[in-house]
Amino acid sequence: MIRVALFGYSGAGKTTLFQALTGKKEEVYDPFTPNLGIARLPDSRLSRIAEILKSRKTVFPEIEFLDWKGFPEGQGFPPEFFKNFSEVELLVLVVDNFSGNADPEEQAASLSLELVFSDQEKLSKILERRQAEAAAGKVLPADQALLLRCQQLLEKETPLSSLPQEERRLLSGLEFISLKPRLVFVNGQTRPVKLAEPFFQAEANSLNQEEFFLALKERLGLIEFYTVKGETAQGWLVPAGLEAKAAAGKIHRDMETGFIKAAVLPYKDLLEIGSWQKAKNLGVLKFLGPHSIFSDGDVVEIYFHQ
Ligand SMILES: Nc1nc2c(ncn2[C@@H]2O[C@H](COP(=O)(O)OP(=O)(O)OP(=O)(O)O)[C@@H](O)[C@H]2O)c(=O)[nH]1
Ligand SMILES: [Mg+2]
Repeated sequence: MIRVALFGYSGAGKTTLFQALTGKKEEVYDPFTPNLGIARLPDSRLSRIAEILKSRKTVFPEIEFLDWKGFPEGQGFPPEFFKNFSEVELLVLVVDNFSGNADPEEQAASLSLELVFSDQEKLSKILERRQAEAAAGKVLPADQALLLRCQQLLEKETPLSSLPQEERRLLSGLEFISLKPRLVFVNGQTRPVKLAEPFFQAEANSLNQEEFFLALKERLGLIEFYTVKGETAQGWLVPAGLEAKAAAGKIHRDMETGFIKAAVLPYKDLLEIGSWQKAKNLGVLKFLGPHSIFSDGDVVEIYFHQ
């Protein structure tokens, strides 16, 4: 399951957002142990599909959210806090724009800096270790030049997420946290906000969850496709550009190993036609091979050897 961390200073509204998304009411007061909660993602497209096809059961995709007690803005986060982020796919930087006592742009900038400083520390340890190894006659790994470039970026207070994709991929084993995709959640409407990075503005306590989910999906580079099998209509999140065969593997391993082809219809066409069988009879289904790619909103039937 996709994991998303909420990161922000104390009082910015992380727990309020967490509770709105997951429905989980209890709070955790230890800044080093996350409170985990699963959000079922509302999706009106899927609800419509289930309604038209009279599915008894609708299964929405889920994302796991992690919430921690934050540190006060003036104090900042201790280095060991950032271990918290090692296994998450996306950081949501929550900033206060509801209380009137905070500058949300300044908060976003200083949260970003906290990530940069943490990576700087991590990188200088790696470089020191390598220097010692080089002095002992060891040949340095091939990514040394890239690490030196990272050092320059971080010195300019630039997150490593600004690197081109290929270089980000090369760095992915080193767990730099400024490398992770992120979305700023501007909590509230007190002032108009302008940020250089992607942000989503809403009140945490009266959130349109579907809109927020769309923003998350975009930041994570995911698409959603649908299956309607027997009584169940279900939505599946997969990375955009994933091959059909691998996408089928998210449903079931057998579908990947035995993959033959996929029948595909955009959900809008299915809603218009009203039934999968009718669409089949009309000859409007598109058949895709293992290396083709699903589009966001495709309704899919997988043919596979059992
Ligand atoms: N009016 C309004 N109040 C909010 C909003 N979001 C949070 N609050 C209030 O602000 C206070 C702090 O919110 P929390 O969600 O607990 O903040 P937090 O980021 O979890 O804070 P820590 O756990 O201390 O790190 C609570 O009293 C919330 O009810 C909002 O969008 N609008
Ligand atoms: Mg909290």
